[in-house]
Amino acid sequence: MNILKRRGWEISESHVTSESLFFNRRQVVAGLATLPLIGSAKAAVNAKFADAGRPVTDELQNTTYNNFYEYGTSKSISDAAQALVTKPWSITIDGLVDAPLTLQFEDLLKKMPVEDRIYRHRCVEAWAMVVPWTGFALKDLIGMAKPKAEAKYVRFETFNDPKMAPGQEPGLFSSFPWPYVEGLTVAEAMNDLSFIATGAYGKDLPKSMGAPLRLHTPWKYGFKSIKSIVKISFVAEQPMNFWQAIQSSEYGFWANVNPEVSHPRWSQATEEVLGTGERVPSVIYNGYGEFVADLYKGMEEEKIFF
Ligand SMILES: Nc1nc2c(c(=O)[nH]1)N[C@H]1C(S)=C(S)[C@@H](COP(=O)(O)O)O[C@H]1N2
Ligand SMILES: [Mo]
Repeated sequence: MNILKRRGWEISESHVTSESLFFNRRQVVAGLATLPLIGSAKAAVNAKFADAGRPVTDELQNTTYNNFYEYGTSKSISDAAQALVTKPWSITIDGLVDAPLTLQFEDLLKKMPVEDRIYRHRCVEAWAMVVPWTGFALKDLIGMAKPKAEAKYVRFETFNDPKMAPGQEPGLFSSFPWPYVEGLTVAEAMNDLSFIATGAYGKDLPKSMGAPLRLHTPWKYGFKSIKSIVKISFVAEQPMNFWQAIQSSEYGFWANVNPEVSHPRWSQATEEVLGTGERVPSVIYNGYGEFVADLYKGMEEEKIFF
């Protein structure tokens, strides 16, 4: 008998994700003339990230259960997020780079090799989803920007516009340090896993999920995965992120998933897999250690898990 070694984040073999659910519509259309539908659909998915070991989360659940403080502090912000205006949308790349630029989202998309990936997403609140993304590797954008050797960190910034995000209105959550900011080391940003999502479920990214483009670093807690990005800056110093600025005793720069390191107010040992009714053990680096553990060699004494 064949004994399969089950990774900690797998629920059961019978739940292996069906690729037909999340192919990239544009690629399918492009491939219609020469390939059967399934063939072109498979070609669009990066084979390394085609199976998250769990079923893809129901689309409606994913687009209506969100964390997006610009639109409120509850999980039900998807209606409010419709106020987000994504056209036109420009992105600035600046700081310690040889090729600073500002360009329209559509023009950036044309320059990037777009693919599909299925990623597990783990919020520090101990809930998890599986998301079928479309987008591009962050390292491809970095290659275009040509960072200088002095650039050690990448700083990301969300829009700041109280007219389209009531949460940013002065007075409402006035203690919040808008805009939302996040950061990675350049080495982390260059890692294969670091992904800029521009679509989900074969469609443009829903507003509630951070349209028109957001980061996803699936080995880190979800707050690192900044939404609705307008600026990407290459900097020498470690950026202060939004949650760290609000409560540095609870949220740090690294935020790598580790079930053995509790958040000061709650455990990270298990997670609720939304839509399944199941609670499962969490896994270090959210199960992506094979890709990222090397980034942290020699840093064991540092606070890399919060
Ligand atoms: N700009 C911005 N980005 C953000 C947040 C936010 O409030 N504002 N919340 C973060 C948190 S805590 C999580 S868990 C994820 C949630 O992504 P989802 O709504 O697509 O599941 O977005 C992250 N990115
Ligand atoms: Mo989160």
